[in-house]
Amino acid sequence: MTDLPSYLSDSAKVDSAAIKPLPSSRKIYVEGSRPDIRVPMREITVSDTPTEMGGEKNAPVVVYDTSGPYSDPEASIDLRKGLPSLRAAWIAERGDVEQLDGYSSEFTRRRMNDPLLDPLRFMDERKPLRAKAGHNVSQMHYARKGIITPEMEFIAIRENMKLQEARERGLLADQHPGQSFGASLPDQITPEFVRDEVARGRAIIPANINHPEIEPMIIGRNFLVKINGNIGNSAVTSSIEEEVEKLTWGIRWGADTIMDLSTGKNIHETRDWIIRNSPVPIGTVPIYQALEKVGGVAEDLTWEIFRDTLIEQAEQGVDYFTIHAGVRLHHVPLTAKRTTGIVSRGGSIMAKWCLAHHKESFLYEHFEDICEIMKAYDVSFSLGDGLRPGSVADANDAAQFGELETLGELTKIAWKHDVQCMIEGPGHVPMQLIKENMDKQLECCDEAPFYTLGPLITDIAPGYDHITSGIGAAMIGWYGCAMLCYVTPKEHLGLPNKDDVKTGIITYKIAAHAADLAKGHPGAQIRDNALSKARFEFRWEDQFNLGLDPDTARAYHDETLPKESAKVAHFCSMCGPKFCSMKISQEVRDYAAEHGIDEVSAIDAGMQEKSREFVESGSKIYDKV
Ligand code: IRN
Ligand code: FE2
Repeated sequence: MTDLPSYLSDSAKVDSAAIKPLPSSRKIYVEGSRPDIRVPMREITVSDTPTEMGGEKNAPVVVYDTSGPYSDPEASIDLRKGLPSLRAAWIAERGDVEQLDGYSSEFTRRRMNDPLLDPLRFMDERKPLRAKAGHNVSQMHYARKGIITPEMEFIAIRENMKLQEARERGLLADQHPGQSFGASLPDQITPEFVRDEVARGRAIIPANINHPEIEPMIIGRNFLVKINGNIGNSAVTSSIEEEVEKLTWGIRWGADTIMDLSTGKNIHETRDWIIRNSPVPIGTVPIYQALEKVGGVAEDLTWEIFRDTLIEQAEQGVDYFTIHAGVRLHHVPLTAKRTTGIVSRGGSIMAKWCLAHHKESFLYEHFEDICEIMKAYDVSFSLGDGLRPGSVADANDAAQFGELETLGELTKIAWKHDVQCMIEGPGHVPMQLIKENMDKQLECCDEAPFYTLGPLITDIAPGYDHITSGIGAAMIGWYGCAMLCYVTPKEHLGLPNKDDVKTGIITYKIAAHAADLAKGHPGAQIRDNALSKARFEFRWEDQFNLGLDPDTARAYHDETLPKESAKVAHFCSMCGPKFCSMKISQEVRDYAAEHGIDEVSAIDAGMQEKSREFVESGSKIYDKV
C-alpha cells in the first residue's frame, strides 16, 4: 500500500508560505476584448519621496506575474479540485475538439483500475479532449490560418505589462538603448504580432488542450526572456506533496514554465497533481517514464511503449515534450573521445538503444508519427540536446553540432505539420564559444526558439553552478535565447530542495532580466529605475519590495539594523552614516541647488564647507537612531 501524502488526509491546502502575496504587492487583472480574458499582473506599491528630498509622488511598478491564483488572497484554492479552467471556453468554442469517453492510453486505463492507487489519485476524473479526426488544434495551425486566438490576445496584454501607461508617465524615457543582435522588439506587442511570430515558428505558445488551467505565455526571442524550473522526484527521495509544493514555490519566485522530471514509481499520479494545480505550462521528458515501464532497460524500449507514453501524458495535459530525436546512430561514435561522453539522460538512453540494436533511433524514424500526436492535443516539441557537452572541454564539438543540424531538419518536419517547436541547447560552454551556439542554432533551425541549460561557463565550482550557469544564461539570453533552463546550487551533487529551487529561480530571473535590459526590451528598465530611486532616497522598504527577493533583502538589512527607525535612516550598516556615498551625493545636490551652481562646481567650490556640514549632519543622524 502506498503512503498517503499528508495533505490528502485532511483538507488539501498549499503551504502557506507559497500563497501569500509578496510584500506591498497587489494582484491586478487587465481585461482584454472579452470579459474572460483577464490577464494577471503584480503591482508593487511604493511610498513617496521624503519631503526633504522633494516629496515627489512615486507611481506603483507593474511586473510580470507567474504565480497564478496562489498569490491572490481572493482565490479559493483546493489542491484536490485543481485550479479553475481559464481556457475551457476558448478551446470548446473553436469547435474542433471532442471529449473522449475514457483514456486512450493503455497504461492510464490500467492505472485507473488499480485499487492500490486510489489514495494517490487526483479527485477530478475529467475526460480527456482530443482533436476531432482530421483537425489540428495547435496554436501554430490557427496562427497560420490567420486566426488570433484568445490565448494570443492574452499574451499580447501580458507581455506589454501596461507599458502604455508607463510611457504616458514618461517612465520609458530613461532607458539605455539595447543591442538586440537581430531581435525585433516592437514598442507595443499586439495580438497580431503574437500571431505572426507563432505562424513564422519564431515563438511558441505551449498550451495543451488538456491543460485549460494555464495562463497563456509565449517563448520567443522577440518577447521577454523566459525561465524554466525543473522539479521531480527520483527513486530515492521526495513525495507528491513535495513536488506540488515545489511547483507553487517555483512560480512564486518567477518560473515561467515547470518541467516535471520525476522518475520514481508514482510519476503518473504526481504529474496529475502538478498539472491540475499549475497555472504555468508543464514540460516533461516522456522517455524517462517509458524507461520505467521497461524496468530501466534501455534496449527493451519500443516505439509502441513510447507512443503510448506520449498519449498518456498528452491526455493528462503536458504542454511540451523534450524528445531526443536528434541523437542518431552515426552521431554516437563522435562522442567516444569526449572528456565527459554523453551527459544527457535522454541522450544516453537513446544512444544505448541505437548501439544495442545497431539501428537508427525510433524517435527519429517515427518523427512524423510523433507530430500526428502532438497536433491532436497541441503539445509543443522541445527537441532535446542529447549530445550537449558536459564539460567546457567538449563544447561546440562535432557531436554537438551534428545533432544540432539534425534538430534543424526535424524542425522543418514539425512545421510541415504546423506543430510548435523549440530547440534545446547546451550545457557547458566557455564564454567565448557561446555566441557561436546561438548563431548556429538560429541558422540551422530557421529561428525556432532556443532553450538552453545554462550554459555553465566553467566546470570548477560544484556547489555554485547556479552562478557558473547564470553567467552563461545571461549571455545567451542577450544573444537571443528565448528560454533559460535553471540550474540550482545542487547541480551535479544531488536533488534540489525548496531553498535550492528558490536560489535557482532568482538566479535565472537575474539572467533573464539582464538579457531583456541588454536587448533593449521596451520598459525593461522601469523596475531598475524605480529601485535605484528608492535606494538613493533611502526608502528601504521600497528597495526591498521592488527587488526579486524582498524577504532576503530585508533579512540581510535587519541582521545589523533591525530597528524600524533604520528603515528611514539615510545609511546602512555597510558604510555607516559617515561614509554613505548616496547620502554625500544627496548633500552635494542640495548644496548646489541652494547656491545656484551645478554639481561639479559645487564639489570644487564647496569642498571645505561640505566637509564641515557633513560632520555636523552625521552626528545628527546618530542621534536619531
Ligand atoms: C534544457 C536545455 N537543454 C536541456 N534542457 C533540459 O534538461 C530539458 O528541458 C530537461 O528539463 C532536461 C533534460 O535532461 P536530459 O534528459 O537531456 O539530461
Ligand atoms: Fe553538467
